[in-house]
Amino acid sequence: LPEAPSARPGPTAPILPPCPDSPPGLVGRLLIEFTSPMPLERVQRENPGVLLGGRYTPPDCTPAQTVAVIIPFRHREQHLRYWLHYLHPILRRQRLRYSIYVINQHGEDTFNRAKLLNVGFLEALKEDASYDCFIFSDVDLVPMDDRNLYRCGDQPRHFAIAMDKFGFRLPYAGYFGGVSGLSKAQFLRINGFPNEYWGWGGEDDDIFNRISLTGMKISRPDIRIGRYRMIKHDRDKHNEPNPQRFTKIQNTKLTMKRDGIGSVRYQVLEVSRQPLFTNITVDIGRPP
Ligand code: UDH
Repeated sequence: LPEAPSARPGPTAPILPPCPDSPPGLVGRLLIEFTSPMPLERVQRENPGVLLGGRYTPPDCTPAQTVAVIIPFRHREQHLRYWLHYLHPILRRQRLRYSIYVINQHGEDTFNRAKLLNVGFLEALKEDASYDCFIFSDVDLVPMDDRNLYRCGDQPRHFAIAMDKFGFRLPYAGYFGGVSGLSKAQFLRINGFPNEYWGWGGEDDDIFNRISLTGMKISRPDIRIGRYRMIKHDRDKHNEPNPQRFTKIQNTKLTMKRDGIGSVRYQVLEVSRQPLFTNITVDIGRPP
């Protein structure tokens, strides 16, 4: 008796092999520069396989993880174009199933990077409960080597370990800034990120403390692979260095229980699915 057609996979539901641990199409060291202007239309043309909202799934294999890339954002349109131009092809070559979320802080009150990242975690999961890996990336950091795989592992991962502005070295042993990645379970274990660091600095050290205090260790790529170019920029308005940061990072052990993903308050003003990313504009309030 012939099998019922619905019982076997048709052309729309192929059974794909798992994606390889080491993706075969990587190129290694990349030439990254930010001199010629980067029109968004060009970036769209270069990335026809990316679906609305900045989603991508490899056509030829089944990835082990589903990755949400979260970018804290305000008034950096130029940087975002370069970021999308370089990162989409890299993430594709890495055979990731991923989406890009730009978390755009509404208004002109003091910037709050870590709170925006908390919002990104929750809003991504609201859209798709299957995310199990979260990569948090500044908009001005582009990896110089596609072997720096944007995946999560059994420990929190720090990716941006050798930035050009720090002479391609880790600035200090506990540095966890720029680009990092945590699985959903790791993120929840540290109660997410702090919401109370307004202005520049300290929030990344607080996150490092949370990770250490919960008994986890930072994993990092090889120093020759974790290289980054930062797009040069002046200090933003309304993101002045936070003078409270030095005392705050002394108190993570006390504050992390009450301040984190369990206590974040905000209001989403708009979700807009763009061709290469999902923009979420959010009111996160202002410092007390
Ligand atoms: N960000 C924005 N808009 C802002 C502030 C910050 O989008 O107004 C985001 C963006 O993703 C950025 C990240 O937050 O990459 C980190 O902020 P930052 O770039 O200001 O931090 P960084 O340490 O620079 O890279 C500090 C100021 C450098 C002044 C250098 C003068 N030569």
